[in-house]
Amino acid sequence: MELHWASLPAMAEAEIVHVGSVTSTQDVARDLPLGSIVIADHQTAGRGRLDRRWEAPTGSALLVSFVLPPDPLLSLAAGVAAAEACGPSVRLKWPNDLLLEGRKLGGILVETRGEKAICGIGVNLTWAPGGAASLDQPRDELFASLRATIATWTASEPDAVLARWRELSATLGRRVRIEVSGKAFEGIALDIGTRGELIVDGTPFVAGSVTHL
Ligand code: BT5
Repeated sequence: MELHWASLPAMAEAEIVHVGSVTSTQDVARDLPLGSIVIADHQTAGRGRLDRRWEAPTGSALLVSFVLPPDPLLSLAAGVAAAEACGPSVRLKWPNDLLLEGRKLGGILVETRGEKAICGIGVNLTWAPGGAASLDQPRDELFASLRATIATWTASEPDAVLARWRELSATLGRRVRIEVSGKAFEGIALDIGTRGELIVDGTPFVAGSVTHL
C-alpha cells in the first residue's frame, strides 16, 4: 500500500497517544492524523463489529488503534501483522479473529471514514472471558512488535498479504457456517479472493460471521 504525498505533512504530526481510560481507542484515533497510534489501559465502551462489546479489565490487554490510509485488505494485513507479533502459535479466523489453540485471543476492527481507516486491535494478556485465550507476553513488548509488523504488512503488496494470510489461516480448508444478514450458509472455505472475500463452495462473501464446524 502506498501513502499519498498529500498525507506526508500529516504524518509529520503523527504521534503515539497513551491514555488511561477512554470510551474506545477508536474514538480518540479518528481525530488524529495519519500515522498516529492510540494505546489505552482501559476502555469503557470497547467495541467489536456490529456494535458488539469488547471486554477487558484495566491493564489486562493490549488495546490499540492505528490511523492508516484506507485499503480493502487492511483488515487482513492487520491480522497477519498481529498474528506475527503474537507468536508462531497464533492463527487467523476469517474475517478478523486471532486464535490461540482454537480459542479467540484477540480481534481486529477496521472503521473507515473518508481518508482515514482506524484499525483497532485488541489482544488478551492477563485476562480472557470464558472460552477465550490469553497470551503470556508483556504488553509493551507486544506493542513494540506490533508497531513493526503493522508497518511491514500495511506497506506490503496485496499478493504478499493474501499469501501470508492463507498460510496463517485456521479457516481455509474447513467446513464453515457463515451468517450474513440473518441468513446462514454452510460449505467448505476454499480460499480468499483478491479483496479479502471468503470463498465458500465457490460463493464469495465480503462480510459475515463464521463458525468453524
Ligand atoms: C472483534 O469484534 O473481534 C474486534 C475487536 C476489536 C477490539 C479493539 S480493542 C482496541 C480497539 N478499540 C475498540 O473499541 N475496539 C478495538 P467481533 O468479531 O465483533 O467480536 C466481538 C465478540 O467477541 C463479542 O461479541 C464477544 O462475544 C467476544 N469478546 C468480547 N471481548 C472479548 C475478549 N476480550 N476476548 C475474546 N472475545 C471477546
